[in-house]
Amino acid sequence: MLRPLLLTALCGLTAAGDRPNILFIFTDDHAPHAIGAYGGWLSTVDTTPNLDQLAAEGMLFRRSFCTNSICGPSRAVILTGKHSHKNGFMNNGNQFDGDQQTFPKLLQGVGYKTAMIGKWHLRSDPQGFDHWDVLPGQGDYYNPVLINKDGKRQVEGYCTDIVTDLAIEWLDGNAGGDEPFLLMCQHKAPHRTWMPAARHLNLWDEVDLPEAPTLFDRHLDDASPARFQEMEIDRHMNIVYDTFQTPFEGWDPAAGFANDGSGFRNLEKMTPAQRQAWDAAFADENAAMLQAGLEGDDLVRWKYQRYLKNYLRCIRGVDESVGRLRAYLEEHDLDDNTVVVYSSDQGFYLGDHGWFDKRWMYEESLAMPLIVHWPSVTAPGSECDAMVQNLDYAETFLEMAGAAIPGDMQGRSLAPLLRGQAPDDWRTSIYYHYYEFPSIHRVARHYGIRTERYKLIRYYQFGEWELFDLLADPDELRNVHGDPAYDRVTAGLMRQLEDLRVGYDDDSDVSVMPADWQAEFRAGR
Ligand code: SGN
Ligand code: CA
Repeated sequence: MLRPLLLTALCGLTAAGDRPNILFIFTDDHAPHAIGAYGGWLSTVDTTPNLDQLAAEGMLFRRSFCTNSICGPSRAVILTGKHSHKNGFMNNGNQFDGDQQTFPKLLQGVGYKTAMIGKWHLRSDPQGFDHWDVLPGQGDYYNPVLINKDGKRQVEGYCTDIVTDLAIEWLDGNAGGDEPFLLMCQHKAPHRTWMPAARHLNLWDEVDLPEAPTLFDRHLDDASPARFQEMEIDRHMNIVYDTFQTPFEGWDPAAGFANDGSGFRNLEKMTPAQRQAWDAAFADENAAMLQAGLEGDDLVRWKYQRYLKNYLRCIRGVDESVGRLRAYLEEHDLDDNTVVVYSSDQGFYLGDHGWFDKRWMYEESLAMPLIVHWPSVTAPGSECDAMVQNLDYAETFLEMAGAAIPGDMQGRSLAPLLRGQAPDDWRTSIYYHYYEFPSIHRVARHYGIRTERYKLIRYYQFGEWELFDLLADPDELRNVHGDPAYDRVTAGLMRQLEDLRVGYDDDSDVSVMPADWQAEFRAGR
């Protein structure tokens, strides 16, 4: 064990044994309001007993946000502690430059054993890990392919369970030695197309879930992009593809235009037994729905119920995984020295504003869940209101490990907050920039600032602004940009937004596009 000792001497770290292990459990598209501990309009449903327990023992962050609400970019920000324009991964279509500085590499450098298991979604091979075993691309829910240094293989079973098994297998061979570990256990769930494990297919069959308060929002007050998007439960969610209605006469496979066909391919990949359980679970309800001949808002409500139930069923699988991993830590006396962090790449629309998917700077998709249990450090059941971002995770993990935080990282370690301190100079606003347009779901590019009370958004290609007063209008239903009562506030926010762009060194092109280009999108399809 020469390496950690040597480093300890060189860097003045505490002994290797004192440094905590880090278990980073990360999911895809898990909105905070689908976690019991966060409360909100879904909190009457018992969705996440194990995550609620984690929150009861650790700290829950109330104002936790991403910098760019989309999968690959969020992951790249986490690895590098840098905004998308700095780490180079702005859209899902990019390829992550794995040669750059990342926190796993830095932890490895100070003697941590590092592993990455599950959804990676950065296109290039993982670097900075002693061991990695990842899903190619989005990965499949059933019988997924996994890739590691030895090549590809298909594993029979349910993805969340398989990723958990592999994580536990790695812990078995690697945890508890002289070197601390970083294990990144990253699930596909609850990403579209929301496919639960067979054992969860009938959860909440007998109940109607509460309805999202803004399910029938028509976006009349918003800037134009909110009306030409393609992420509505009503117009863009395909009844067979997304909600597993049985194909019926008159069904249009192309309806919605907003899927990549992966869900259909995964159904084809099921074993006969898996497929039988799947079809049986939905058969009666599907038949009854067709019989009822639903239309309009009633049809939206039916799709909403099926969608949200399947989404929450996927989350139940994740929650069980959290329980299994924590039980393993306890059984192997690792729990006292392992920080457990739960987060997800961005939030999600659970019918809020009539939508599914993410991308926008509106609250539901800007928010990321963040729950941290740092034994003997976080106060049980504590909550933190400070504005934090995925930009801060790398710095936080480095400080936990006693490693130096490189000066070119753009976030700030959350360690003081986790210790219960409230630094006077903590940030009072966050910066956001989303780039993936035109692309699936048609969400226009935008950047913006969110302070405790306000949110100013610029859809630069379309030359439009939005301003929300979150105190008066927490659901963001009234765009007050242009309202004279808010002129002074707007001017102040514009200055602050410009300061953030300069401060983070974001000089990406934000020009307004020609009128005919704009008109084509505004017309919709
Ligand atoms: C897939 C989904 C989209 C989703 C993107 C990006 N379609 O294309 O709904 O927005 O991934 O998601 S699906 O037909 O595959 O379900 S992300 O989480 O990777 O950014
Ligand atoms: Ca995602």
